[in-house]
Order: sequence, then structure tokens, then C-alpha cells
Amino acid sequence: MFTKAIVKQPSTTFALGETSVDFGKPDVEAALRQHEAYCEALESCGLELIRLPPEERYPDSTFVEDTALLTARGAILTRPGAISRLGEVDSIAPVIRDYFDNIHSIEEPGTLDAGDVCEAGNHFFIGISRRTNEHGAKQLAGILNSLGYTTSLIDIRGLSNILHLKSGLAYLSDRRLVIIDALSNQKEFSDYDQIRLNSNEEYAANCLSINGKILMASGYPALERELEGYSIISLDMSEFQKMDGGLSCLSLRF
Ligand code: CIR
Repeated sequence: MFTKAIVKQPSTTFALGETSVDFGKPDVEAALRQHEAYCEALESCGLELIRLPPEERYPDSTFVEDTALLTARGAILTRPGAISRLGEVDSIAPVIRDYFDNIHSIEEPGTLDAGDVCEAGNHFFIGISRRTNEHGAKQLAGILNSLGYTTSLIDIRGLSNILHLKSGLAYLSDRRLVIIDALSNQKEFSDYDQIRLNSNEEYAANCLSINGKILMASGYPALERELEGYSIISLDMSEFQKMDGGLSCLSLRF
């Protein structure tokens, strides 16, 4: 069960953040409305929110997920792979220290965005990507192993254009994954029950399973059909999608 989540409002500089997609400039007012709807969805899953104010100097800082990995056995502060995002970690660290005693850090030359880390029970899939290098992935694996978790590393760079591992993968529960076609044949995922998404619905892979409910991006009917029987909350994510962000990036759940 998750009980809390850290969120940070998009700032007025949101449109100046990193992006590799070409869907146009985001509308900050619309992003704020979508962020509020996201916060309300988290609250409806029973989470108490720790709401942080916007930070103008870091346009991508609303994507708090990339700055830390929070586990039941300790927290790991990351070292984001985009230079423009490095300072976000110092900014969020004091908040993490308020809630965690056991805190580790990814050190230079490692880089790691926690969007590349997918928790699946006591196992963690760690993506090596444009943002997370091998040093960072191996450092994280070592830390997680020392905490008693198992890990596997998956190099996604030659497989797909997705930014992070979790841009194409989500763990629901009971060994069930939502996964894009491009990742589905990797041996690390072969023992799992897979809901596969074709290229039309790739963006929907970044869904979030929280306390028995699933948050997903609206506008993806094939995935919605696959998830029949689950309690689903659909959210308009258009402005975050323009900045390469998905549902998971907008919060740190613990
Ligand atoms: C970035 O490129 O870093 C941000 N514009 C988007 C980060 C998305 N984060 C995530 O998928 N965990």
C-alpha cells in the first residue's frame, strides 16, 4: 500500500524543459489544470499529498519521479542524465530526508533518471537509456541488492525511441506488465503476463497502479479494453506528453 506521494506544480517555465517529441509547445495553464486533476486522482487512491511549490529555475522539476527512487527499505537520490535537471536532486533531497532515514545516492560518473526504474514486487527492472548510463544502472543495482531486492538491467537504446524504460513499461501487480511491443520480447520479461501495446498506443504504457486502482492516460481505447475489470481513472495528459512526460513522472509514491 502507498500512503503518500510527493508532487510539484509545473512552473511558468515548464515549456522550456527538455523534450524529444514534436507535439508543439505546452500550454502552462492547461498543464496546471491537468496537474490538479492528477493530484485529485492520487488523493482518490487514498494518498496524502506532499505538495511542493513550482520551481522556475528547473522547467522539468514537475517530473519529480526522476530525482529519487523510494522503496520500502530506503531511498536513493538519483543523478539525472540531463544537465539541466541535475540541480533538481539537491532541491528535493531535504523533503526525502523528512520521510526516510536510510538514504543512498548515485555518484559521478553514474547518471540515473528514476523513470528508468520499474518496481515489480521485490524485483526492479533498470533501464539503460539516453539518460541512465551503465555506471548509474550498476550503482543502483548494487544498492538495491544490498537492500535485499533483485534487479535486472535492460538496455533500451537500440530497442525503441522511448525516453525512459517506464515510458514503455508498467507493473500492475501479480506478475502482470503493460508493455510496448518493442520491449516485449526481452528475456527479462518472459516470465510475466503481458498486456502488449502496439505503436498506436505506446504512450499509454506509462500507467500507474496505486492501491487497487489504475491511473491511465485518456484516449487509448485498446488498453482500456484490456484493463476491463480494473478500477480505472483516465486523465488528460496532453500537455505533459508534449514534454516527454507521463503519469508516473509526476509523483514520488511511497
Ligand atoms: C525530461 O526530458 O527529462 C522531461 N521533459 C520529461 C521527464 C519524464 N520523466 C519520466 O518519464 N519519468
